[in-house]
Amino acid sequence: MGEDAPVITPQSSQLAMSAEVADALAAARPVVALESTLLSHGLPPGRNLDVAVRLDRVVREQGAVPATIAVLDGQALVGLSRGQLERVCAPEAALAKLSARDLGPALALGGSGATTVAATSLLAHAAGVGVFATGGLGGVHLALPGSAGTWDVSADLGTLARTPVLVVCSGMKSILDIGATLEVLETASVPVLGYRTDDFPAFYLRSSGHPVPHRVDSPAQVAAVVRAHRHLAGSGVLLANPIPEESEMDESVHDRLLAEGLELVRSRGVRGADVTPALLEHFHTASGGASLDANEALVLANARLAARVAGELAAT
Ligand code: PSU
Ligand code: MN
Repeated sequence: MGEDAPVITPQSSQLAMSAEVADALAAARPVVALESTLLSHGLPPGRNLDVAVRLDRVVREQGAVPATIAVLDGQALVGLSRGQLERVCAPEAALAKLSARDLGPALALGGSGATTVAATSLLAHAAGVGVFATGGLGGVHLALPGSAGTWDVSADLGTLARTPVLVVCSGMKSILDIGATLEVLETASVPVLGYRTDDFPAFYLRSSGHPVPHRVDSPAQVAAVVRAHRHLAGSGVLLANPIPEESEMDESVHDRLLAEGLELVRSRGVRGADVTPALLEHFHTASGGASLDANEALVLANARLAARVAGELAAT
């Protein structure tokens, strides 16, 4: 497996699966990985635990087992207990945001943190979970006004290029350069599928103005693509599921919040991994919570779809 080998394996003492997840995997029943950064850094305390509980329920309703992933006290956990979920969601925990490169240090040094799409994908794959639901993918950041570009390209993209997981998301936020992100995914040979859409979605909005390379219309079609791709390549697959129509944000409100948020980040000199949480917080406070409702609706829809696809993959 060379450089693509997972950091840790299910046999490692640094990875602990819940008994429920381990049993489901052993019996080849469907499992859906869920990330923890969207809870700890993407949603405010209080709301985040509600969403975590609803995500868990939605996955179970479709007959799959949810496996939320985080690192606590130097151990990668795949499938969190209620108490562990509460810890991830607690404001006083102030968990670190762990991307792929932070996993080794966190595991070796006894650290704790919430895992991004990149880190969650690596750990899901290490545990043998092939389907993962989230809200938004990281991507290529827009050059902030007055800057020549930041080289801020999420490790989510490089990890997806090397890790055979299906990531179900609602595209990425328009706080990113969506066109550039799609180009990077093409270079990385990651198939990008639009679920019942020809337009690549932009998180709060159903369309980013960029076409999707391939449209799929059923969980069975998604599963067929994943299987065919896995025979050929070790990269991941991205399934873009637009936010449900009734939850889409008003476009003019969205555009105003985005302009304000980018200006705020620029004027405060926010950098690197702190940019996304700072912009999200602006959206949530300045929209009076409307962006939170949208965020919750799309994540739940993605978890539901991921569970259905996991069911199709397990059935064949
Ligand atoms: N996009 C969102 N909400 C989030 C994130 C992205 O709408 O919470 C999180 C995800 O965990 C994603 C990470 O993997 O941010 C990307 O961060 P960065 O750009 O620092 O790689
Ligand atoms: Mn970044």
